[in-house]
Amino acid sequence: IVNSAYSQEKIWNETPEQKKERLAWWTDARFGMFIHWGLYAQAARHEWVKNRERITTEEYQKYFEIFNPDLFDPADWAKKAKAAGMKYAVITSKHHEGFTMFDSKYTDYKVTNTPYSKDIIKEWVDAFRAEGLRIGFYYSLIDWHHPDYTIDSRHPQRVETKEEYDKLNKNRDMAVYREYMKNQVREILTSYGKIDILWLDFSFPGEFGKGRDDWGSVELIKMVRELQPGIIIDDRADLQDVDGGWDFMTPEQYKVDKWPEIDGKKIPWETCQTFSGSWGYYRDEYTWKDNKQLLGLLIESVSKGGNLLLNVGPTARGVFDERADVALEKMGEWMKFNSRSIYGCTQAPNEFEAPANSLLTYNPETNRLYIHLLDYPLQKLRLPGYKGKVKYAQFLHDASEIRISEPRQHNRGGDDHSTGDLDLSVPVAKPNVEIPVIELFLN
Ligand code: FHN
Repeated sequence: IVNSAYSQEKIWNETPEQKKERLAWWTDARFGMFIHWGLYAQAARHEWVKNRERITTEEYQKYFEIFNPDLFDPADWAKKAKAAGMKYAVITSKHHEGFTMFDSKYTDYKVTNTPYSKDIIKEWVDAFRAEGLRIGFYYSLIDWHHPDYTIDSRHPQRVETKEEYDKLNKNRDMAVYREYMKNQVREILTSYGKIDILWLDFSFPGEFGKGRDDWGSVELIKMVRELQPGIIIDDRADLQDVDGGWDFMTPEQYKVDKWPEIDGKKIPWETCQTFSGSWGYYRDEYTWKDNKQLLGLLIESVSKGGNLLLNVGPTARGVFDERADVALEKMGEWMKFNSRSIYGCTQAPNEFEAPANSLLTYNPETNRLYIHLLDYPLQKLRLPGYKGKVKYAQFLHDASEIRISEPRQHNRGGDDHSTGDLDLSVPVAKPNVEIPVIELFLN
Protein backbone atom coordinates (compact mmCIF):
# COMPACT_ATOMS: atom_id res chain seq x y z
CA ILE A 1 0.00 0.00 0.00
CA VAL A 2 2.73 2.42 1.01
CA ASN A 3 4.57 1.94 -2.30
CA SER A 4 1.49 2.25 -4.43
CA ALA A 5 1.50 4.97 -7.02
CA TYR A 6 -2.11 5.72 -6.11
CA SER A 7 -1.76 6.27 -2.38
CA GLN A 8 -3.83 9.14 -0.96
CA GLU A 9 -5.60 9.77 -4.23
CA LYS A 10 -9.14 11.02 -3.96
CA ILE A 11 -11.67 9.23 -6.12
CA TRP A 12 -14.92 10.91 -5.30
CA ASN A 13 -15.88 14.36 -4.06
CA GLU A 14 -18.51 14.16 -1.41
CA THR A 15 -19.13 15.61 2.03
CA PRO A 16 -19.74 13.24 4.97
CA GLU A 17 -23.39 14.38 4.94
CA GLN A 18 -23.74 13.52 1.27
CA LYS A 19 -22.26 10.10 1.89
CA LYS A 20 -24.64 9.52 4.77
CA GLU A 21 -27.53 10.47 2.52
CA ARG A 22 -26.31 8.13 -0.27
CA LEU A 23 -26.10 5.22 2.17
CA ALA A 24 -29.31 6.05 4.05
CA TRP A 25 -31.57 3.41 2.41
CA TRP A 26 -28.92 0.76 3.06
CA THR A 27 -28.34 1.60 6.72
CA ASP A 28 -32.10 1.65 7.27
CA ALA A 29 -32.56 -1.68 5.50
CA ARG A 30 -30.18 -3.63 7.74
CA PHE A 31 -30.89 -7.04 6.25
CA GLY A 32 -29.98 -8.38 2.81
CA MET A 33 -29.60 -11.63 0.93
CA PHE A 34 -26.29 -12.75 -0.55
CA ILE A 35 -26.53 -15.29 -3.34
CA HIS A 36 -23.57 -17.41 -4.41
CA TRP A 37 -24.46 -19.21 -7.57
CA GLY A 38 -22.30 -20.50 -10.37
CA LEU A 39 -20.98 -23.68 -11.98
CA TYR A 40 -19.64 -24.83 -8.59
CA ALA A 41 -23.23 -25.51 -7.50
CA GLN A 42 -22.98 -28.70 -9.58
CA ALA A 43 -19.95 -30.00 -7.70
CA ALA A 44 -21.99 -29.15 -4.58
CA ARG A 45 -18.91 -29.15 -2.38
CA HIS A 46 -17.86 -25.52 -1.91
CA GLU A 47 -17.45 -22.64 -4.36
CA TRP A 48 -13.67 -23.01 -3.97
CA VAL A 49 -13.81 -26.61 -5.20
CA LYS A 50 -11.65 -25.86 -8.23
CA ASN A 51 -8.94 -24.53 -5.96
CA ARG A 52 -9.34 -26.95 -3.07
CA GLU A 53 -9.16 -30.00 -5.30
CA ARG A 54 -6.77 -28.40 -7.76
CA ILE A 55 -9.09 -29.13 -10.65
CA THR A 56 -7.73 -28.10 -14.04
CA THR A 57 -9.70 -25.82 -16.33
CA GLU A 58 -10.12 -28.75 -18.73
CA GLU A 59 -11.58 -30.97 -16.01
CA TYR A 60 -13.82 -28.17 -14.78
CA GLN A 61 -15.23 -27.73 -18.27
CA LYS A 62 -17.80 -30.49 -17.71
CA TYR A 63 -19.75 -28.18 -15.39
CA PHE A 64 -19.95 -25.54 -18.11
CA GLU A 65 -21.18 -28.06 -20.63
CA ILE A 66 -24.12 -29.29 -18.57
CA PHE A 67 -25.18 -26.20 -16.59
CA ASN A 68 -28.95 -26.04 -16.90
CA PRO A 69 -30.90 -24.85 -13.84
CA ASP A 70 -34.28 -25.81 -15.23
CA LEU A 71 -36.18 -24.99 -12.04
CA PHE A 72 -34.79 -21.45 -11.70
CA ASP A 73 -37.66 -19.17 -10.71
CA PRO A 74 -36.22 -15.84 -9.58
CA ALA A 75 -39.67 -14.52 -8.66
CA ASP A 76 -39.89 -17.31 -6.08
CA TRP A 77 -36.43 -16.42 -4.71
CA ALA A 78 -37.42 -12.76 -4.48
CA LYS A 79 -40.60 -13.61 -2.60
CA LYS A 80 -38.62 -15.70 -0.14
CA ALA A 81 -36.09 -12.93 0.43
CA LYS A 82 -38.85 -10.43 1.01
CA ALA A 83 -40.80 -12.73 3.30
CA ALA A 84 -37.66 -13.22 5.38
CA GLY A 85 -37.55 -9.45 5.89
CA MET A 86 -34.66 -8.76 3.55
CA LYS A 87 -34.62 -5.43 1.72
CA TYR A 88 -31.81 -5.97 -0.76
CA ALA A 89 -29.92 -8.76 -2.45
CA VAL A 90 -26.46 -9.22 -3.91
CA ILE A 91 -25.77 -11.98 -6.45
CA THR A 92 -22.52 -13.35 -7.85
CA SER A 93 -22.32 -12.07 -11.42
CA LYS A 94 -18.95 -13.84 -11.59
CA HIS A 95 -17.19 -15.77 -8.85
CA HIS A 96 -13.52 -16.81 -8.67
CA GLU A 97 -14.12 -19.64 -11.17
CA GLY A 98 -14.44 -16.89 -13.81
CA PHE A 99 -17.79 -17.99 -15.24
CA THR A 100 -20.19 -15.13 -15.88
CA MET A 101 -23.85 -15.45 -15.00
CA PHE A 102 -24.55 -12.61 -17.43
CA ASP A 103 -24.31 -12.36 -21.19
CA SER A 104 -20.88 -10.76 -21.56
CA LYS A 105 -19.50 -9.53 -24.87
CA TYR A 106 -15.99 -10.16 -23.63
CA THR A 107 -15.99 -13.90 -22.99
CA ASP A 108 -17.45 -17.17 -24.22
CA TYR A 109 -17.31 -18.55 -20.71
CA LYS A 110 -20.79 -17.33 -19.87
CA VAL A 111 -24.24 -18.59 -18.99
CA THR A 112 -25.71 -17.88 -22.42
CA ASN A 113 -23.32 -20.45 -23.90
CA THR A 114 -24.45 -23.23 -21.55
CA PRO A 115 -27.50 -25.43 -22.16
CA TYR A 116 -29.45 -22.97 -20.01
CA SER A 117 -28.71 -20.26 -22.59
CA LYS A 118 -30.53 -17.34 -20.92
CA ASP A 119 -29.01 -14.36 -19.09
CA ILE A 120 -29.54 -15.32 -15.45
CA ILE A 121 -28.55 -11.90 -14.18
CA LYS A 122 -31.19 -10.22 -16.29
CA GLU A 123 -33.92 -12.60 -15.13
CA TRP A 124 -32.79 -12.20 -11.55
CA VAL A 125 -32.66 -8.40 -11.62
CA ASP A 126 -36.14 -8.12 -13.13
CA ALA A 127 -37.67 -10.45 -10.55
CA PHE A 128 -35.98 -8.94 -7.51
CA ARG A 129 -36.76 -5.42 -8.59
CA ALA A 130 -40.39 -6.38 -9.17
CA GLU A 131 -40.53 -7.50 -5.54
CA GLY A 132 -39.24 -4.07 -4.44
CA LEU A 133 -35.80 -5.27 -3.43
CA ARG A 134 -32.63 -3.28 -4.04
CA ILE A 135 -30.11 -4.85 -6.40
CA GLY A 136 -26.44 -5.61 -5.89
CA PHE A 137 -23.77 -7.35 -7.95
CA TYR A 138 -20.91 -9.32 -6.55
CA TYR A 139 -18.03 -9.42 -9.02
CA SER A 140 -14.90 -11.43 -8.36
CA LEU A 141 -11.62 -9.62 -8.93
CA ILE A 142 -10.02 -13.04 -8.79
CA ASP A 143 -10.40 -15.14 -11.93
CA TRP A 144 -9.27 -18.76 -12.27
CA HIS A 145 -10.28 -19.07 -15.89
CA HIS A 146 -8.98 -16.04 -17.76
CA PRO A 147 -5.79 -16.91 -19.69
CA ASP A 148 -4.07 -13.64 -18.74
CA TYR A 149 -4.82 -13.74 -15.03
CA THR A 150 -1.48 -14.50 -13.41
CA ILE A 151 -1.19 -17.66 -11.35
CA ASP A 152 -0.84 -16.53 -7.73
CA SER A 153 -0.88 -17.91 -4.19
CA ARG A 154 -4.70 -18.33 -4.20
CA HIS A 155 -4.95 -19.87 -7.64
CA PRO A 156 -5.83 -23.58 -8.03
CA GLN A 157 -2.27 -24.02 -9.30
CA ARG A 158 -0.93 -22.23 -6.21
CA VAL A 159 2.43 -20.54 -6.66
CA GLU A 160 4.94 -20.72 -3.82
CA THR A 161 8.31 -19.82 -5.35
CA LYS A 162 9.65 -17.16 -7.67
CA GLU A 163 10.72 -19.81 -10.18
CA GLU A 164 7.22 -21.26 -10.34
CA TYR A 165 5.73 -17.80 -10.61
CA ASP A 166 7.94 -16.81 -13.55
CA LYS A 167 7.51 -20.11 -15.31
CA LEU A 168 3.72 -20.28 -15.03
CA ASN A 169 3.15 -16.64 -15.88
CA LYS A 170 5.48 -16.00 -18.77
CA ASN A 171 2.61 -15.84 -21.24
CA ARG A 172 0.13 -14.11 -18.96
CA ASP A 173 -0.47 -10.38 -18.89
CA MET A 174 -2.43 -8.74 -16.07
CA ALA A 175 -2.84 -5.58 -18.15
CA VAL A 176 -5.03 -7.58 -20.51
CA TYR A 177 -7.01 -9.04 -17.61
CA ARG A 178 -7.43 -5.59 -16.04
CA GLU A 179 -8.99 -4.32 -19.22
CA TYR A 180 -11.25 -7.37 -19.43
CA MET A 181 -12.43 -6.83 -15.87
CA LYS A 182 -13.07 -3.16 -16.42
CA ASN A 183 -15.08 -3.99 -19.53
CA GLN A 184 -17.17 -6.53 -17.67
CA VAL A 185 -17.80 -4.28 -14.71
CA ARG A 186 -18.89 -1.60 -17.18
CA GLU A 187 -21.21 -4.16 -18.77
CA ILE A 188 -22.95 -5.13 -15.56
CA LEU A 189 -23.32 -1.49 -14.59
CA THR A 190 -24.78 -0.38 -17.91
CA SER A 191 -26.96 -3.31 -19.00
CA TYR A 192 -29.39 -3.71 -16.11
CA GLY A 193 -30.51 -0.23 -15.08
CA LYS A 194 -29.81 1.28 -11.68
CA ILE A 195 -27.56 -0.91 -9.56
CA ASP A 196 -27.55 -0.21 -5.85
CA ILE A 197 -24.50 -2.13 -4.64
CA LEU A 198 -21.22 -3.35 -6.10
CA TRP A 199 -19.50 -6.05 -4.10
CA LEU A 200 -15.94 -6.63 -5.38
CA ASP A 201 -14.05 -9.60 -3.97
CA PHE A 202 -11.12 -9.71 -2.95
CA SER A 203 -7.55 -8.43 -2.53
CA PHE A 204 -4.64 -10.26 -0.94
CA PRO A 205 -1.57 -8.05 -1.31
CA GLY A 206 1.84 -9.52 -0.59
CA GLU A 207 4.11 -12.11 -2.14
CA PHE A 208 2.38 -13.80 -5.09
CA GLY A 209 -0.73 -11.90 -4.04
CA LYS A 210 -2.79 -9.18 -5.67
CA GLY A 211 -3.86 -5.67 -4.76
CA ARG A 212 -4.87 -2.31 -6.15
CA ASP A 213 -2.24 -2.07 -8.84
CA ASP A 214 -3.05 -5.52 -10.17
CA TRP A 215 -6.76 -4.71 -10.38
CA GLY A 216 -6.32 -1.11 -11.47
CA SER A 217 -8.62 -0.36 -8.55
CA VAL A 218 -8.47 3.43 -8.73
CA GLU A 219 -9.47 3.52 -12.39
CA LEU A 220 -12.06 0.83 -11.81
CA ILE A 221 -13.78 2.54 -8.90
CA LYS A 222 -13.69 5.92 -10.65
CA MET A 223 -15.48 4.36 -13.59
CA VAL A 224 -18.01 2.67 -11.31
CA ARG A 225 -18.87 5.93 -9.57
CA GLU A 226 -19.21 7.77 -12.86
CA LEU A 227 -21.52 5.11 -14.29
CA GLN A 228 -23.63 4.70 -11.15
CA PRO A 229 -23.24 7.77 -8.92
CA GLY A 230 -25.60 6.45 -6.24
CA ILE A 231 -23.96 3.04 -5.93
CA ILE A 232 -22.59 1.68 -2.64
CA ILE A 233 -19.27 -0.18 -2.84
CA ASP A 234 -17.62 -2.66 -0.47
CA ASP A 235 -14.04 -2.34 0.78
CA ARG A 236 -12.24 -5.18 -0.97
CA ALA A 237 -10.48 -3.49 -3.89
CA ASP A 238 -7.53 -2.64 -1.61
CA LEU A 239 -8.29 1.10 -1.43
CA GLN A 240 -8.86 1.45 2.30
CA ASP A 241 -6.76 4.64 2.44
CA VAL A 242 -8.29 6.26 -0.63
CA ASP A 243 -11.12 8.72 -0.20
CA GLY A 244 -14.13 7.40 -2.11
CA GLY A 245 -12.44 4.06 -2.79
CA TRP A 246 -15.02 2.19 -0.72
CA ASP A 247 -18.15 2.78 1.36
CA PHE A 248 -18.52 0.03 3.92
CA MET A 249 -16.49 -2.56 5.79
CA THR A 250 -17.21 -6.25 5.33
CA PRO A 251 -16.39 -8.44 8.35
CA GLU A 252 -16.88 -11.96 7.00
CA GLN A 253 -18.04 -14.91 9.06
CA TYR A 254 -17.15 -13.33 12.39
CA LYS A 255 -18.78 -11.00 14.90
CA VAL A 256 -17.30 -7.56 15.53
CA ASP A 257 -16.91 -6.79 19.23
CA LYS A 258 -17.98 -3.18 18.75
CA TRP A 259 -18.97 -0.72 16.03
CA PRO A 260 -15.80 -0.44 13.89
CA GLU A 261 -14.13 2.97 13.85
CA ILE A 262 -11.45 4.70 11.83
CA ASP A 263 -9.77 7.73 13.41
CA GLY A 264 -12.44 7.72 16.08
CA LYS A 265 -15.28 7.83 13.54
CA LYS A 266 -17.84 5.05 13.35
CA ILE A 267 -17.97 3.59 9.86
CA PRO A 268 -20.70 1.82 7.89
CA TRP A 269 -20.36 -1.95 8.00
CA GLU A 270 -22.07 -5.13 6.93
CA THR A 271 -21.19 -8.59 8.09
CA CYS A 272 -21.64 -11.37 5.55
CA GLN A 273 -22.50 -14.77 6.93
CA THR A 274 -23.38 -18.21 5.67
CA PHE A 275 -25.96 -20.66 6.95
CA SER A 276 -23.52 -23.51 7.05
CA GLY A 277 -19.93 -22.44 6.25
CA SER A 278 -19.77 -22.70 2.48
CA TRP A 279 -21.12 -19.91 0.23
CA GLY A 280 -21.90 -22.06 -2.75
CA TYR A 281 -24.35 -24.98 -2.43
CA TYR A 282 -22.73 -27.74 -0.38
CA ARG A 283 -24.83 -30.89 -0.28
CA ASP A 284 -22.96 -32.69 2.50
CA GLU A 285 -22.37 -29.83 4.90
CA TYR A 286 -24.31 -30.32 8.12
CA THR A 287 -23.12 -27.43 10.26
CA TRP A 288 -26.18 -25.25 9.83
CA LYS A 289 -26.83 -22.39 12.23
CA ASP A 290 -30.17 -22.54 14.02
CA ASN A 291 -32.87 -19.87 13.99
CA LYS A 292 -31.81 -18.29 17.24
CA GLN A 293 -28.22 -17.95 16.06
CA LEU A 294 -29.30 -16.38 12.79
CA LEU A 295 -31.64 -13.90 14.45
CA GLY A 296 -28.89 -13.21 16.97
CA LEU A 297 -26.51 -12.32 14.12
CA LEU A 298 -29.01 -9.86 12.71
CA ILE A 299 -29.91 -8.25 16.03
CA GLU A 300 -26.34 -8.07 17.21
CA SER A 301 -25.26 -6.41 13.96
CA VAL A 302 -27.92 -3.71 14.32
CA SER A 303 -27.04 -3.29 18.01
CA LYS A 304 -23.54 -2.30 16.85
CA GLY A 305 -24.70 -0.12 13.97
CA GLY A 306 -24.24 -2.69 11.18
CA ASN A 307 -26.05 -4.75 8.54
CA LEU A 308 -26.33 -8.48 7.92
CA LEU A 309 -25.93 -9.97 4.45
CA LEU A 310 -27.04 -13.57 4.82
CA ASN A 311 -26.03 -16.00 2.12
CA VAL A 312 -27.98 -18.60 0.20
CA GLY A 313 -26.27 -21.04 -2.17
CA PRO A 314 -28.90 -22.30 -4.64
CA THR A 315 -28.62 -25.76 -6.18
CA ALA A 316 -27.73 -26.40 -9.80
CA ARG A 317 -31.42 -27.04 -10.54
CA GLY A 318 -32.00 -23.43 -9.54
CA VAL A 319 -33.77 -23.79 -6.21
CA PHE A 320 -32.85 -23.00 -2.63
CA ASP A 321 -31.70 -25.83 -0.41
CA GLU A 322 -34.66 -26.95 1.70
CA ARG A 323 -32.66 -26.12 4.82
CA ALA A 324 -32.29 -22.55 3.58
CA ASP A 325 -36.01 -22.32 2.85
CA VAL A 326 -36.86 -23.36 6.40
CA ALA A 327 -34.30 -20.99 7.91
CA LEU A 328 -35.59 -18.06 5.86
CA GLU A 329 -39.19 -18.83 6.75
CA LYS A 330 -38.40 -18.88 10.45
CA MET A 331 -36.55 -15.60 10.26
CA GLY A 332 -39.51 -14.18 8.38
CA GLU A 333 -41.91 -15.27 11.11
CA TRP A 334 -39.87 -13.33 13.63
CA MET A 335 -39.43 -10.33 11.35
CA LYS A 336 -43.14 -10.14 10.64
CA PHE A 337 -43.75 -9.15 14.24
CA ASN A 338 -40.42 -7.70 15.30
CA SER A 339 -38.84 -5.91 12.34
CA ARG A 340 -39.59 -2.57 13.94
CA SER A 341 -36.57 -3.20 16.16
CA ILE A 342 -34.41 -3.72 13.05
CA TYR A 343 -35.34 -1.34 10.21
CA GLY A 344 -34.10 2.20 10.74
CA CYS A 345 -32.51 1.13 14.00
CA THR A 346 -28.97 1.40 15.25
CA GLN A 347 -26.82 1.21 18.36
CA ALA A 348 -28.50 2.53 21.51
CA PRO A 349 -27.23 5.78 23.03
CA ASN A 350 -24.46 5.23 25.62
CA GLU A 351 -26.67 6.18 28.55
CA PHE A 352 -28.62 2.93 28.11
CA GLU A 353 -26.99 -0.15 29.51
CA ALA A 354 -28.29 -3.47 28.16
CA PRO A 355 -30.16 -5.46 30.85
CA ALA A 356 -28.78 -8.92 31.61
CA ASN A 357 -28.67 -11.32 28.61
CA SER A 358 -30.11 -8.83 26.18
CA LEU A 359 -29.19 -6.79 23.11
CA LEU A 360 -30.36 -3.22 22.58
CA THR A 361 -31.27 -1.43 19.39
CA TYR A 362 -32.63 2.09 19.04
CA ASN A 363 -34.66 4.02 16.52
CA PRO A 364 -33.55 7.67 16.55
CA GLU A 365 -36.59 8.79 14.54
CA THR A 366 -39.17 7.44 16.94
CA ASN A 367 -36.98 7.61 20.07
CA ARG A 368 -37.83 4.02 20.99
CA LEU A 369 -35.48 1.53 22.54
CA TYR A 370 -35.69 -2.21 21.92
CA ILE A 371 -34.61 -4.87 24.38
CA HIS A 372 -34.04 -8.26 22.76
CA LEU A 373 -34.33 -11.00 25.36
CA LEU A 374 -31.79 -13.64 24.41
CA ASP A 375 -32.37 -15.45 27.66
CA TYR A 376 -35.84 -15.07 29.09
CA PRO A 377 -35.90 -13.50 32.58
CA LEU A 378 -37.91 -14.72 35.56
CA GLN A 379 -40.85 -12.36 36.16
CA LYS A 380 -38.80 -9.18 36.51
CA LEU A 381 -36.37 -7.56 34.15
CA ARG A 382 -34.19 -4.95 35.81
CA LEU A 383 -33.38 -1.88 33.74
CA PRO A 384 -30.19 -0.42 35.22
CA GLY A 385 -30.33 3.37 35.60
CA TYR A 386 -33.46 3.79 33.42
CA LYS A 387 -35.50 5.71 36.01
CA GLY A 388 -37.05 8.86 34.55
CA LYS A 389 -36.27 7.81 30.99
CA VAL A 390 -39.17 5.54 30.10
CA LYS A 391 -42.78 6.51 29.32
CA TYR A 392 -44.26 3.16 28.38
CA ALA A 393 -43.23 -0.44 27.78
CA GLN A 394 -44.77 -3.19 25.67
CA PHE A 395 -43.91 -6.43 23.96
CA LEU A 396 -43.32 -5.75 20.31
CA HIS A 397 -44.93 -8.94 18.94
CA ASP A 398 -48.39 -8.35 20.43
CA ALA A 399 -48.28 -4.75 21.71
CA SER A 400 -49.22 -5.93 25.19
CA GLU A 401 -48.33 -3.58 28.00
CA ILE A 402 -45.50 -4.46 30.33
CA ARG A 403 -45.88 -2.81 33.68
CA ILE A 404 -43.06 -0.66 34.97
CA SER A 405 -42.20 -0.26 38.64
CA GLU A 406 -39.36 0.83 40.83
CA PRO A 407 -37.55 -1.99 42.59
CA ARG A 408 -38.85 -2.61 46.10
CA GLN A 409 -36.54 -1.71 48.94
CA HIS A 410 -35.91 -5.34 49.94
CA ASN A 411 -35.20 -6.15 46.34
CA ARG A 412 -32.50 -3.60 45.86
CA GLY A 413 -29.86 -5.66 47.62
CA GLY A 414 -28.96 -2.64 49.75
CA ASP A 415 -27.33 -1.04 46.73
CA ASP A 416 -28.00 2.69 46.60
CA HIS A 417 -27.28 2.84 42.91
CA SER A 418 -30.29 0.64 42.26
CA THR A 419 -32.60 3.50 43.20
CA GLY A 420 -32.12 4.72 39.62
CA ASP A 421 -33.30 1.39 38.27
CA LEU A 422 -36.65 0.27 36.95
CA ASP A 423 -38.25 -3.15 36.90
CA LEU A 424 -40.40 -4.57 34.13
CA SER A 425 -42.94 -7.23 35.08
CA VAL A 426 -42.78 -9.86 32.38
CA PRO A 427 -45.02 -12.93 32.26
CA VAL A 428 -43.60 -16.06 33.84
CA ALA A 429 -43.98 -18.08 30.66
CA LYS A 430 -41.86 -17.00 27.73
CA PRO A 431 -44.07 -15.77 24.87
CA ASN A 432 -44.00 -18.00 21.84
CA VAL A 433 -41.38 -15.88 20.07
CA GLU A 434 -37.81 -17.06 19.43
CA ILE A 435 -36.29 -13.85 20.79
CA PRO A 436 -38.96 -11.69 22.47
CA VAL A 437 -38.52 -7.93 22.10
CA ILE A 438 -39.61 -5.24 24.55
CA GLU A 439 -40.29 -1.83 23.09
CA LEU A 440 -39.67 1.15 25.35
CA PHE A 441 -41.14 4.56 24.54
CA LEU A 442 -38.54 6.94 25.86
CA ASN A 443 -39.05 10.36 27.38
O1 FHN B 1 -13.42 -16.37 -1.46
C1 FHN B 1 -14.62 -15.71 -1.28
C2 FHN B 1 -15.71 -16.62 -0.86
O2 FHN B 1 -15.88 -17.65 -1.77
C3 FHN B 1 -16.98 -15.81 -0.73
O3 FHN B 1 -17.31 -15.24 -1.97
C4 FHN B 1 -16.79 -14.72 0.28
C5 FHN B 1 -17.98 -13.83 0.49
O4 FHN B 1 -17.63 -12.72 1.22
N1 FHN B 1 -15.68 -13.86 -0.10
C6 FHN B 1 -14.45 -14.51 -0.39
C7 FHN B 1 -13.56 -14.66 0.75
O5 FHN B 1 -13.34 -13.49 1.43
